[in-house]
Amino acid sequence: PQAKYLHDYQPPTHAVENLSLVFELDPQNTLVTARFTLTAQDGATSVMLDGDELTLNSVKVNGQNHSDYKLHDTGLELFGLSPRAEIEIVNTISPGTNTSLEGLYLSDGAYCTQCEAEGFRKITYFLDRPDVLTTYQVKIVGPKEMPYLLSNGNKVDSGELADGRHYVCWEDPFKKPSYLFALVAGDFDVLSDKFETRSGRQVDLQLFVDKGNLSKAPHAMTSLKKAMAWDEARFDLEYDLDIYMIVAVDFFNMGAMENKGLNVFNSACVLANQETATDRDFHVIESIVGHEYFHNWTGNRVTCRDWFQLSLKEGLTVFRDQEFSSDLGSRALNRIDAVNTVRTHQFAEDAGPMAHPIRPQQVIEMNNFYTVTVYNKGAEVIRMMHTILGEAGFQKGMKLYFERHDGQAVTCDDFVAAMSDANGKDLSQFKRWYNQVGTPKISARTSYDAQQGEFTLHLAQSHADNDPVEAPLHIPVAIELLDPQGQVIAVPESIAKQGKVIELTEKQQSFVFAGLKSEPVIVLLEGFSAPCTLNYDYQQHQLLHIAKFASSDYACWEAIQQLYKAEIKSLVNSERFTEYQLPERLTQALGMLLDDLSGDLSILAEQFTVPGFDALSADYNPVPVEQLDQAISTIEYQIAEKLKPTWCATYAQLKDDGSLDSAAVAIRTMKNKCLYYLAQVSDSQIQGWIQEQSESHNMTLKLGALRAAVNAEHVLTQLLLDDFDKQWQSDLLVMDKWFALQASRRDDNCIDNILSLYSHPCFDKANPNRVRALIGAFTRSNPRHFHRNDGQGYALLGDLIAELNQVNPQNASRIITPLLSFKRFDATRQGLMKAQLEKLARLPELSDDLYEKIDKALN
Ligand code: BAL
Ligand code: ZN
Repeated sequence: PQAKYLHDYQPPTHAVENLSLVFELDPQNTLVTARFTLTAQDGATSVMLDGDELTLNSVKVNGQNHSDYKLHDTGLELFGLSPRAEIEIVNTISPGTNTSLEGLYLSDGAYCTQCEAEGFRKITYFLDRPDVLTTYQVKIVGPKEMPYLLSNGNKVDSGELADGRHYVCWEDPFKKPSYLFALVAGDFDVLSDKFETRSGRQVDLQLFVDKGNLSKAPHAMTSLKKAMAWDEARFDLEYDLDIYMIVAVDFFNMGAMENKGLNVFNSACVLANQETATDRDFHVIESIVGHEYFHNWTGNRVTCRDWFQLSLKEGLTVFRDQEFSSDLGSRALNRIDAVNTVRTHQFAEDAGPMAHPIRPQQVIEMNNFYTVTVYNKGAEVIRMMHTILGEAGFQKGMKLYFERHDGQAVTCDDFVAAMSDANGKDLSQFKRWYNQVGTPKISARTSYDAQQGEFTLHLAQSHADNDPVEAPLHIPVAIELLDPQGQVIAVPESIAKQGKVIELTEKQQSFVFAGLKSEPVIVLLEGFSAPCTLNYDYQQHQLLHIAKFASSDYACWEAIQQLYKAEIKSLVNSERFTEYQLPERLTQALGMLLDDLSGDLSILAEQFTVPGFDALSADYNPVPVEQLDQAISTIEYQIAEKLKPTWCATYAQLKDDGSLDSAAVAIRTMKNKCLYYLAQVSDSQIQGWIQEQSESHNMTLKLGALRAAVNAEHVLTQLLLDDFDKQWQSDLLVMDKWFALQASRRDDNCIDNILSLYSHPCFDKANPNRVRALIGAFTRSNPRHFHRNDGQGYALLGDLIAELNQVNPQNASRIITPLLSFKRFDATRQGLMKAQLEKLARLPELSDDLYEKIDKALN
């Protein structure tokens, strides 16, 4: 396979006008007729149209049969074209056998499409690239058993055909690239609603779900209306069509897809009621529905010039969905969530063989670059601009961006230029973030001159070893100074913007805070103001001071995380697991926190969440697998044991009203946290609580009880899991929670158990949700067994990837990630992981997706 390079970008040879598509649906033989006008941009007389797994039936140019063409593996090359040529191409495809879930495929009997990034070429021959924009007219002919025949834009015609089939025609007035095309055909239940935009446009909202699932659709609909209103209020952006449709399908590689006017969603990201979905699911659905809606402007109205610019739309839209969630809910909680994702997953990607800048420079398979780096670090880069420019400045930049680029396909440089020009702020140094690879480090040192009353902060930045960017980055470092009484000390504007944000632009810089009566405690990188690691020699008493007095919940949480981290580190070093006792000062501080239930209980629960294996392993090379796993368990056990009476008292007093209000959600979160710890120090009363809560009709509580039992290897575990299995086999999305629980079991039988679950009636390797639930959960949440030093965990994953290589290359490539970082483990594990990669490398028809990752890892 050949890599493509950003520096090789060439504009398209032709512009396309007026694409008309006719689909005559059939599972094995769908006939696609495409008509469009090609206009040569540079006198070209030939064109290379992308095509993949298509059967060509006929080609006409300017109304005449055309035989001057060549079929390649990757497409159709037409020769002898006039400067302006009317093209008609007829081809056939087989949606029923398309298991890649890319292009047009059947999902449980309904036709649907996924075209981003390069799936349109699996539908017809076309210039399948994001900088070729045109209008679409689509006619869908299908059987009457499929009453809904949907595509982008507005419905303009429909009717019956003599052969018993029917048809619907759609027109999308907005020019779009092929990746935003969508078609859906099937029979659904429909939830309908309306939204009136600020300027008075009446928009029909329609949510299509599998028959029988209507009661699980209202939350997604409410989320959509909230998103539409929020984008008007915060970003001054209104919806632009008369209809907005969302279809939920069961077989989908991603979470959802922002096709113009017709979003296609993974049903897991739509369907929810409190009996089947957790509070977390409700939150995720709201955020994803928002994300796809926000793409209508950031992605669809202004799109990417080429796929290297993916972060232009994804980083920005993740930033927007994070802000949506923060404005509607708790800013601190959403920040904690986002930071955990970056630290746990993005930092790991940065440290592994697939490390890439948020704007990659080279790509073999684009599907491999829908990554935490492009999305989440991309969002952090947007957030840093927001921090530097402030909300008003950022919105000025957005306004200019749309004024300049509405209807265009542009680059990340165009975005930064709009931000810079709208604010008169030079962001040329800031742009280095777009080429930078790996996680930058900030080292901080402080000194205090008691006589002068001066506190000096020395900051230094350094790059990861694999980073080609040598010059310093422009880094906003947010700070807070606390005096010994815990009061916030004002910082002059000359040092930090809004008394808070230092702009670090040199490799080393020092900042002097004068006029202090005593040495302050400094909060650094407050709110994770930049996606960097921080190296500062915090003492335990300083972290406890921050935890108690910092003005933001985020900073308190972060200080406690650092306290846990320090304990775990010393325990890993000493390996004195059996005699370990949580230090008295930390126990006291945690006890005081737990005694006070007057604040936000969701945040309190986060304070009692010990960092996980994946987040912590970044600090080690090689990763001390057993020690780290045992250290985390030991600390958790100590927190459970030392505070048992308080956990019991707290659990007993927490009652939620069963609603989805944030207060009720917070109570359930905290109840689950209590039970998580209590299950580790169970007695008959606690056993009763676990049993009782597991019978709840609220999925958050039910699952909380099961998780607590599974984690603690509680005697009730098997019984509870069996009951759950019996109760929920008819709901596969609920069974995914059960598969994930099974995957996280710690007992020695874990791997055999997972293998036997492959033949569970609800399991299906062709469904990405099932694979993610069982295998994704296993590799992410079960280091004890995934990293077993007999290699059985690695073999389990390797064997499944080999099976999925041909069935669904995207899914196979997604789950391989944990094997790629083999270099971070000891020699035995390295050998075992590498053996799996080498086995996969020898597969006779290795997909490009897997090839790219394995090649990078091994070479
Ligand atoms: N564009 C792919 C799905 C998403 O990020 O919304
Ligand atoms: Zn997106």
